[in-house]
Amino acid sequence: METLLPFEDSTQILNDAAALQARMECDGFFYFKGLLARAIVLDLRRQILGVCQKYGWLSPTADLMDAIIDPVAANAMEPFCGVGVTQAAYREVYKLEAFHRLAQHPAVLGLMARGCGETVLPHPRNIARLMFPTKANAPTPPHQDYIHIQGTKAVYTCWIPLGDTTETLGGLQVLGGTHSVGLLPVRKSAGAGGLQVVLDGLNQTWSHGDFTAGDVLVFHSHTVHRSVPNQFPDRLRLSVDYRYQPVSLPIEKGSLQPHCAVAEWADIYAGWTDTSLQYYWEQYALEFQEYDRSLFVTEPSGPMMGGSQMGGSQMGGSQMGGQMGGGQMDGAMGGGMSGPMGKN
Ligand SMILES: O=C(O)CCC(=O)C(=O)O
Repeated sequence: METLLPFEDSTQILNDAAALQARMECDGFFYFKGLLARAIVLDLRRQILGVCQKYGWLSPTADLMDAIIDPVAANAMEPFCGVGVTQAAYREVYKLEAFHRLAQHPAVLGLMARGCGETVLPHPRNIARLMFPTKANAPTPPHQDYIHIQGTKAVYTCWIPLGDTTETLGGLQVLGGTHSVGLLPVRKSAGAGGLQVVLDGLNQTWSHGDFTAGDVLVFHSHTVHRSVPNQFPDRLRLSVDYRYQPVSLPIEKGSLQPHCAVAEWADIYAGWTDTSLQYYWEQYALEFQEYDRSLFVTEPSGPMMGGSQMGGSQMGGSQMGGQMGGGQMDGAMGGGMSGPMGKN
C-alpha cells in the first residue's frame, strides 16, 4: 500500500555540512524550497520553450511561458531518449549555455560540496526533460539511478523543475530510505529509462509535494523516485536532472559524455561565452570504473507492468540506459552509505 508524506524543507540546514550529511544518510534525499532565484530558472525555461516554439509544438496563441502545447504537432513528434522531444530539438536545448550553467550555480555547487564533504564533480552529462503530455511520453517509472550511471553509488541527482510544477503537472516523488536497501530487481517499463524497480514488500511512503520555480530536490543514486502523471492534456512539464559526486570516487566514463550522444562537446560549446564551464573535468585525475553489465537482469513483467500495457517500448539495454543518463545499462552494488552522504 502507498502512503504520501509532504516534502520537508531542508533550508534550515543548508549551510550545515554535518546536518546535511546526516539527513542524506537517514532519508536518502533532501528538498530545498527556493534554493535558486526564480528568475534564473525562468530564464532557462524561456530559452527551452523558445526551441519548442520554433518546432511548432506550442500553441501560437498562448503566452510562451505557460507552455501550452499544440496537441496535433506535439503528438506527431517522435521523442528521443526519454527526454520528451526529438533529437534535433534536444540538440538545440543541449547547446544552450544556460542549461549547463545552471548545473554549476554556486548555490547548487556549495550545497553538493557540503554534502559530499570534499570537492564535488558535477557530471557534464546534464539532462533536460521536455515532457509533453503525449502518448509517447509515459511518466518516469519508479527506479534507482545507479543502474544507469554507475561509477560510484555516491552520485547525487539534483532535480530542478523549470517552472511552477504542481503534482497535477507531473512532478517527482521519492521513496525515502530506499538508498539503504541495495539495488532492487527491475522489470521493463514504459517511461524514461525503460526500467522500473520491483517494490514488493517495501514500505511505500512516498515523499511528495508541489514545486515552485527555484525549488531543488536532491537524492542518492539508490533512492527510488518516479514522476507522477501529468494530468493536464495541454501543458508541458519542464525539468532538468543534474548529477554530482565526490571527485575522489570512481566515475564511469559515459558520465563525461553528452547525454545520449546528442552531439559532440565541441559542437555543443560553440559560441559559449564562459569557457570555464567547458571540459572542466579534465583538471582532475579521475579514477574510472568500467560499466558493469553482468548484473543487469530484468524480471518478467507483472500485470500492468508490461511494455505493451503501458505503451512501453521493448528496447534493449543500451537504448534504455541512455535515457536516464547511463550510456549503457545495468550494474549493482550493495546498499548502505558510509562517510559524507555515502562515499562509495
Ligand atoms: O523528470 C523525470 O521524469 C525523471 C527524472 C529522473 O528520474 C532523475 O532525475 O533521475
